Amino acid sequence: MPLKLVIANKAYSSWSLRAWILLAHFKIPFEEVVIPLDRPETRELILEHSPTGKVPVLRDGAITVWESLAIVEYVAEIHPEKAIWPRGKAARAHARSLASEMHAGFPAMRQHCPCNFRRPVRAIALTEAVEADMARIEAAWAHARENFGKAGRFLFGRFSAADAMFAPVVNRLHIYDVPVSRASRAYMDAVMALPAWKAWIADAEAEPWRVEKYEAA
Ligand SMILES: N[C@@H](CCC(=O)N[C@@H](CS)C(=O)NCC(=O)O)C(=O)O
Repeated sequence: MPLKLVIANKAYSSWSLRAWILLAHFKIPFEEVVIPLDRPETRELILEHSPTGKVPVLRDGAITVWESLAIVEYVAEIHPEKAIWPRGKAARAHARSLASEMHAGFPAMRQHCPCNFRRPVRAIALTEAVEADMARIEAAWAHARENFGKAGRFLFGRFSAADAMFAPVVNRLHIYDVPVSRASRAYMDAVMALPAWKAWIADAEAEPWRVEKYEAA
């Protein structure tokens, strides 16, 4: 039985992208169930799969895994042949730290700059708190690239779970036209050149649903 990944619609769902891009990039077969956000039936439909009423949620037979970071860990566990996390112990520890930091942090940026994978690039005014979140992210990316990323274009060289966790931030920095360092831009371009990224954007563009509150920023 293939894995089943339940996600929200691709135009807006930052958390869903993480699990989806990981499975898609590593060519792990999965069936996708898309539940559009903000409709009367959304919560009930998600609750059929997820105890929290949130997506993404991964179903592997009788096993249910929710929370994007837990899904990433589960996928790494069932596919040890794939370098989902970097192979080196120090790099892996660093990647897990960054993934946890991303999972739990940056509330100002999340709130002020919602993901929208169809939004044209246009700058908005940023608050100090948002700028501080973004500065920390750029510093974290630069540090990972300099210390662990020399063998490729991603945080730890080859694309890994850490990049999947930060993929929604790439969308945010891009669509809100945030001035970033050349190194950050090169990293963002690498993520945005991935076939899996392009497939997600194409699917988002093709969706019929539009939610005004996510279009407002
Ligand atoms: N911390 C959770 C967050 C999940 C989350 O907030 N998902 C949103 C979609 S992006 C959701 O399911 N929203 C359901 C709703 O608003 O009804 C994770 O990492 O998976």
